[in-house]
Amino acid sequence: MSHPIVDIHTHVYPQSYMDMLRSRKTVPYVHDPASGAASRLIILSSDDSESIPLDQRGRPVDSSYSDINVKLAFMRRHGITTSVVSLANPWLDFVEPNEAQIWAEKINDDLEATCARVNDAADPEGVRALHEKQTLFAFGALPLSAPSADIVAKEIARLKTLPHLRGVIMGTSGLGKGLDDPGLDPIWAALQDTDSLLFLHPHYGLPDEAFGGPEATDRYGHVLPLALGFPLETTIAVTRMLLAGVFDRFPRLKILLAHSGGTLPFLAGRIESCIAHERKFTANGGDTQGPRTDHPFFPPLDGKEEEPWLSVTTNYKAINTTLADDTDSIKDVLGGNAVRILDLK
Ligand code: 5CU
Repeated sequence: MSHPIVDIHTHVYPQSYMDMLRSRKTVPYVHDPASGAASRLIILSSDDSESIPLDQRGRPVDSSYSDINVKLAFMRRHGITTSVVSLANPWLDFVEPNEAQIWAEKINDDLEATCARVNDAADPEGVRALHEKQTLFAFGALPLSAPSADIVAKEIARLKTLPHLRGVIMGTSGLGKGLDDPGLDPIWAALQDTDSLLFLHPHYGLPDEAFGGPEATDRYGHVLPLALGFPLETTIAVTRMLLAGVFDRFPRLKILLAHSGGTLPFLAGRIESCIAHERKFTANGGDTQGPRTDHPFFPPLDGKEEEPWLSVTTNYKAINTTLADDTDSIKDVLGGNAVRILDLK
C-alpha cells in the first residue's frame, strides 16, 4: 500500500455508552434476551412498537459496535489505513441536561485514549512507514442537551486540546429545534473560531407515515427509513441552515455531510429555484441571492462479517470505475483529501 486509505464515517459505541444504554428501558436502549440470544439495540422509536416481541425489537448488536479490536480487524480486511471514529447515533441527544457535559467529556476522553493507545501500539518499534500503520483519530460528541449552548461551545474548545480529536459529530435536531435555530449561534461560532470540522449525520429520519406506516416497516424493514429517510433528513437540515442564513453569518463553518450529502447534490438547483420563487420567504426577510450552493452498520447478512463488506467494496468499485486512470484523484478520494482536511499526519 503506497497511499493512505481513510474511513471518515465509522462509528463506535464505547463500553461506557453501551452500559448506559443497558440501564435504560426507553429508546435508545439495549436489551439482553434472557435466552442468551444476541443483545438488541433499539435506537429508533419505530423499532420499539408493543406489537414486536422485546427479544426481536431493533437490531442485533455485537462486538463490532464497541470493540476497537474488531474495528481494527475490519480496517485490515478492507485495506483501510486510517479511521476517524465517532460515537454512533443518537449520540448524547437524549441525556438528561445535568448529565450531558459529564457524558460528553467521558466519551471524548475515552475516544482520545483509544486513539492514543492504538496509534502508539500500532508500530511500537517505529519501523513501519506512516502509511502502513493503522491509525485512529476521532470526531467528538457534543453535550447538546446541556442547560446552555455555552457548555457545548466549551466542549468544542476543549476538544481542540485532545491530540487525536479532529472535529465533532452532530445530529440534525441541534438543541431540539433543528439547525435553523438562532440558539445554535454560539455553537456555530465556536466551531468556526476553532476551525473544527462538523460531521453532520442523520438519525431521526422522516415520520413512518411517509413510507407507508407500520405495514411497510414490517414488510421492508429499515430499507426505506435508512435509504431515503436518512439522506432526506440531512438534506432538510442543511436546507434549513441555508434558509436561516447560517452560512452567511458563519462563512468559515466547515461541514462534512454524511452519505454523500444526502440528496443535496441532486436537489440544490430545485432548492434555489424554490427560494427564488417564494414570496413568503422574501417577505420574511429571506435572501434570494443565488446561486449559493456542495460502517460499518451495514455488515453482510448471513453471518459473513469476516468477508469483505459490500458497503465498503461498492465504494471502492465506484471510485475506481468513475475515476478510471486518474490515479491521483483516486488517491485523493480514498484518503488524500481526508489527510489534508483533517490533518491526519
Ligand atoms: O448508514 C449509516 O450511516 C447508519 C448509521 O450511522 N446509523 C444507523 O443507525 N444506521 C445506519
